[in-house]
Amino acid sequence: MKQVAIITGITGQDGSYLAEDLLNDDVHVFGGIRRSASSPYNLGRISHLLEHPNLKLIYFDMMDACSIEKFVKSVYDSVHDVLQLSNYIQVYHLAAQSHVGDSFRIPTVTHQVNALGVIVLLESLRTHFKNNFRFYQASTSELFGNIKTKSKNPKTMTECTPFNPESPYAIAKMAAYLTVQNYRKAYDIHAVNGILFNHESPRRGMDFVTRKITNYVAQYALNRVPGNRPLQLGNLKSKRDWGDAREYVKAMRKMLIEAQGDTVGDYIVATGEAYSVRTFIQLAFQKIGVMIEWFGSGVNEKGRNATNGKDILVQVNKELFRPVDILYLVGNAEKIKKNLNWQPTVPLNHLISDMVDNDIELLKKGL
Ligand code: NAP
Ligand code: G4F
Repeated sequence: MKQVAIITGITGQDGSYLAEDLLNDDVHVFGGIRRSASSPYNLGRISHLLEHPNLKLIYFDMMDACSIEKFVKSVYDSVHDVLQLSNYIQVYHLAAQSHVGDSFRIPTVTHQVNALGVIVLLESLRTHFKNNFRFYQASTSELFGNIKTKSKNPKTMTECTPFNPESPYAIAKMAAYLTVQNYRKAYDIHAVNGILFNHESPRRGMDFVTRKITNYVAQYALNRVPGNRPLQLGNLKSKRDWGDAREYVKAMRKMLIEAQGDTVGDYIVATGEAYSVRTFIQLAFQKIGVMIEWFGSGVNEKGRNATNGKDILVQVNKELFRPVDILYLVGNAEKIKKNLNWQPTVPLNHLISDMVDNDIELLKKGL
């Protein structure tokens, strides 16, 4: 056993791609999985990895401090004899209540999992591994919130831009961000925050706006929209910097493995380009040859198929607006490009095309 990694949140979008990459590179992976109320485990995204000899799944829950401690101890018991050779284990802490909108509905769960859980995890790691571990924290562009500027063309966000968290999700992630910085300074641990801007993929959760759109577009392309109902969406105006999750998990590894000395620190990972939800919708429908024509305004706005002039495809639903929404997020990834030689390559229209194709294939297979 040469390299060892822990991934919390291995069943999620990022965790599944990261596990694939690490296993391909002969790293032994311990993945934390949790039981959910409706089904035993959410293993769909990693079903193709379950038989891998270097993957071990361990049951835990970020809501339960005892289970976090047992999880870390069981990894320690399995690997402590090889630690002398590899010096440290890699810990990718990705588990989180990751839905910003939902965080307004379940604020205390969000804080428990995304903020307090990180402290418990770090303390358990220190207890067993001393400082023989490196820690990646899945931080987020949501920390920036709505930046205060009078400019009509707000600048891209850098590692020096002040934070202004504006949701229970962002507030919890802010606490975790500061905790990680504190452990780096206080205990000399290689603990870093990846400040990742939105990243998407065919494995994105269905309740995030991009996948919700591409899944609807796929249903429309196959003439399978239930009840021919329009796609219900909230705020169409907000702009996001959307990258490809498969590239972003490679940046996480660089922060843990390649960073050393002065380059150990917190990094923005982003494309540097922002598009509105409305533009995303248009690009996704363009992929299947449909142009969208908008009419109405505010909560009465709708999008219609301009080609046949009749199908109403998108409808704004005020229930889907957030109490506070972040209107503009775009990141400057110069620091990671310069220090760790990481840069994004996938243009948004390729990513969208990939997601729509994948959703069409899944529907054809009846999945
Ligand atoms: P995701 O698909 O929602 O995955 C979240 C993971 O966390 C899942 O494996 C989930 O398990 C697990 N989890 C949730 N609650 C848990 C709990 N109480 N105990 C144990 N595990 C729990 O999220 P993602 O898009 O891969 O994002 C990964 C991380 O990056 C998250 O921390 C997110 O906040 C952060 N982030 C994401 C983005 C983005 O654009 N994707 C950008 C910046 C930061 P189940 O499968 O059982 O639900
Ligand atoms: O897809 P979203 O839910 O992503 P959001 O809120 O930007 O959060 C994602 O990215 C963060 C990084 O910036 C991560 F930290 C976080 O874990 C997550 O991965 O919403 C994007 C935008 C928002 O402005 C939202 O109000 O789309 C708008 N939107 C409009 N209608 C919608 C909908 N969002 C969702 N989820 N569902 C809608 O129907």
